[in-house]
Amino acid sequence: MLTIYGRKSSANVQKVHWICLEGNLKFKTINIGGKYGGHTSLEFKQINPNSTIPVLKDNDFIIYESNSIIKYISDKYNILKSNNQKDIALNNQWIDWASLVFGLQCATYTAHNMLLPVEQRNPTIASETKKKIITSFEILDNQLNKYNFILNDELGLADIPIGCWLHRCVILDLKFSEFKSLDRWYRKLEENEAFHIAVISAPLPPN
Ligand SMILES: N[C@@H](CCC(=O)N[C@@H](CS)C(=O)NCC(=O)O)C(=O)O
Repeated sequence: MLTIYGRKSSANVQKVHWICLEGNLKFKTINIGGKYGGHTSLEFKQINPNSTIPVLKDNDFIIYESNSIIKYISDKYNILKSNNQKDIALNNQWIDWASLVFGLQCATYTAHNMLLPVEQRNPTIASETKKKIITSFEILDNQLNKYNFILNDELGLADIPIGCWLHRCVILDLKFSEFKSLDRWYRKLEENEAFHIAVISAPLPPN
């Protein structure tokens, strides 16, 4: 039995929901973090000392860090799995980029537009971050000029984290329709049932 700890509005949690749904895996969700709290409790720290969500429990196996979790699920359950060494490396490259560049920008923008108390929001940080997000849109658009999906013409592991963060941009009204290939890709993801359930239909942060 798979248990996913974390509120459904977290982009990092949505990655895990999406890959499970993509592979028709059954899972249980425990709401932690955001308005639910619980992530700093001693009990939760026993499964993740960092107090972050998501955490996956697969019977007696426990793992945290969303990117490691989706790679584990992909490998173990053979979902969007590649056996080509270069494809695996490039998927990893984009998954890292999705967290360390694009995701970081989106999370910062979310904080300064939605999550922080109004008096703590910094408009300068928000507008500087918006510029960086536009640069990320350009990078993605150039990549998606070449293929229908991030790595090639099929949905792959790297599409998951990037798709989750791009939907966050939609929520935050960061428009990308001028980036035609990126926009086409997002419209394609909208047709994906797992993306719909895990990401589009998810509640807004901090719910
Ligand atoms: N690198 C970690 C980052 C995890 C992270 O920052 N999670 C956020 C939510 S996206 C969190 O735990 N926030 C506390 C909360 O939701 O209350 C991962 O990818 O799993």
